[in-house]
Amino acid sequence: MPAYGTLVEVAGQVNADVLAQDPAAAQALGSIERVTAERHGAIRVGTARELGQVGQVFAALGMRPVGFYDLREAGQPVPVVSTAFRPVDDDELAANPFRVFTSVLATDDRRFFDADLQARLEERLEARELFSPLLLTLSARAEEDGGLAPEDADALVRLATAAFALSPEPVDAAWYAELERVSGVAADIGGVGSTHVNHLTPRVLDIDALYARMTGRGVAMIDAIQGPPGGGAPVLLRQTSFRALSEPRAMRDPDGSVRAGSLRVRFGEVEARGCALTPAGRARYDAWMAAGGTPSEQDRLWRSLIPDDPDEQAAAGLTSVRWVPVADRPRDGAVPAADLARLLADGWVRAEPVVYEDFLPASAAGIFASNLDGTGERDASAGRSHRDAGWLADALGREVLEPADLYAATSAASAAEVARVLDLPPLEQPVAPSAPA
Ligand code: OOG
Ligand code: NI
Repeated sequence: MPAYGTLVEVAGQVNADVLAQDPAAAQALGSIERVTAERHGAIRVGTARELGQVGQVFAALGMRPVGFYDLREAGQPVPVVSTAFRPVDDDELAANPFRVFTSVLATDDRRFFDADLQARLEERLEARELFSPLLLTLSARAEEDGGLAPEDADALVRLATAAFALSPEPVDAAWYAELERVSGVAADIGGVGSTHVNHLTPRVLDIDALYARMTGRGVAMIDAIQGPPGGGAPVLLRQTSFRALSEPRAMRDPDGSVRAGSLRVRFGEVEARGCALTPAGRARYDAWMAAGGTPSEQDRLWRSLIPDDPDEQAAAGLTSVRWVPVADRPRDGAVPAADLARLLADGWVRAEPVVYEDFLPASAAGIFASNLDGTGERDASAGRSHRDAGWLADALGREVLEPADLYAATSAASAAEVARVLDLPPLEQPVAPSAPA
């Protein structure tokens, strides 16, 4: 991927600097080993059938679909809906911090595709094969048996890697251009015969420093860092990217001749992860996103909604944390209160942040949009086609997990452990109103 080496090198330097300053603080949201290894990629497919096959391949690797993102509803609409495949258990996330943001084209959405274009697009998508029968068979067996014999595992990795690589096949130039008039994303998905990993994102501990250093190295980044502002204890996800650079790609013209051309389809992105928010905290983030305003107004509003201090965030019920009993707290005859915020204030427990492992729809749409030359033609008056988490689960033939449920389960289990250790009745999580008092 263009400039990927520079990005990984600069991310490594930034992480080393942050670690040297304060090793404990730097690793509050994951060990430096996890953060250094951590990546997310993204792929795009055309149909429910293809999405189901992707689900099978990732299931072989213990990666489950989490979340439903409708990017057609974003400020910069893109004709896809998405999920993310990732490990779910804490120990698996620590061992394999790898995710793939996966989007599927909404070919029946009339705002983007008229009936004639939809029919021609779907015919091409139905005729192509992204994943070989052998890859799908091996994947199903790996999922069922919890593993494969070494030579089969090697074959699975080889076939899967090839299936996600950028193809050297010549592109039908006229068809690609026709789709591109509707949407660059539609062309990227339906204008070629295969899918490909379009970016691979390292994780960084200080994204503002990374942005400045990449700019200093002459890489033109997008205008802004997506997500919440920096400053306080990090929450959710902050991301930034640089535009796809053009890469050589053979083009087939209508007369059948093949010529050298180029496409810009692979780009660079980097992310900083913070603490997951509770539903009340997330409602505040969404309200903040909707509010707009100048940068300083936005900053002021943010600080009024989400306090900078991590313990204040947790005690207010805004962040999802793991409650951990403080082992060496002297009892001094004191009796711990059956209330998590009080236990935190009185030093009976610590609140460890739970890493936000998912994505943000508006940020994702912004990342998509930053790599498109134009927004494409859209008929805003036409009807949208139906898509929701249930549609996604049907297409996958698998349960789609809800991020908020996973974070809530982690917090609840830790609270139960606190109650057990301190010999207290069941403890409720602090609950915040969705707007500040
Ligand atoms: C995916 C863009 C979204 C993210 O990190 O939010 C994304 C794509 O361009 O296919 O990767
Ligand atoms: Ni990404």
